[in-house]
Amino acid sequence: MRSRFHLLWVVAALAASAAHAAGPIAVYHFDEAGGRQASDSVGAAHGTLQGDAAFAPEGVSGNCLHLTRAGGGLVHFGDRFAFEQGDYSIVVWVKTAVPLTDADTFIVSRHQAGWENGYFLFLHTTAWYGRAERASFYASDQIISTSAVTDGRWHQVAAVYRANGTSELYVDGAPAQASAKIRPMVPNKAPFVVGGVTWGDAPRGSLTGWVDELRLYSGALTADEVQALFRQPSGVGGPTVDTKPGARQEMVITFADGRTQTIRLSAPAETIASITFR
Ligand SMILES: [Ca+2]
Repeated sequence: MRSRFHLLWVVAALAASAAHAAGPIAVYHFDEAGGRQASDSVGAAHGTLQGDAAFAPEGVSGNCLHLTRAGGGLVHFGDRFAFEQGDYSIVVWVKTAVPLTDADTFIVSRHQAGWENGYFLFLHTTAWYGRAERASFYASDQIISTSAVTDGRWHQVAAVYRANGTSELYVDGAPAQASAKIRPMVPNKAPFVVGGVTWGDAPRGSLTGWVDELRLYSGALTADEVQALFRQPSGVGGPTVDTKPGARQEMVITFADGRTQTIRLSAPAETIASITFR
């Protein structure tokens, strides 16, 4: 009965995720054992590690990224995720070095520093431009979290941008800590970068710490979905899905008597819209 209930919960969660327009367009688990490529497990929007960026153990789920500002660490994704029109969402986990001595840190960005354009998720270490120790989401306007994020622990930071509604910033699940009607996105030519921001024509490393489980969506996530990803950082499938790269296309069903059945999926688990029994 317990297994049956668990399976029903998974199906209900997947059905709930299919009930609205937000779908993942890229998911990065950063679970690689090594190398210089950060693999997208949904599409083929892979990133390239630069500077001292490297895969490291003890992420919030599996491995993660480690980078330093002094070492120029960042991940470069090229001309992707412009989000010039419509709603979008970005969910990422971050853990900073302690004490964090670098002034002000970009977690992810598609932004050219110095003028109003693009978007970024930011950590404040000074009261300059925002509030010390808080996270913020910038997209023409800035909204700032109420809880601290630079304490050396893992934190989920989630931004939901609504082109014709209220945008939101979440830290560590629901409810949202900040919300506002944000002005329209201003297009730019900057690359999408993890752990840095673009100055002039080139991105520079900005973050000293760890980053894990980055997800980008083409629509607006609900508060319940942000909360579900806070509980299951590697995705809706949670404990029933192996998060190792290359192992995300097999679904293992466990029956009440202990027998298991493995089903090979034709696409990554993150792209499942619904499951139907016949
Ligand atoms: Ca991971």
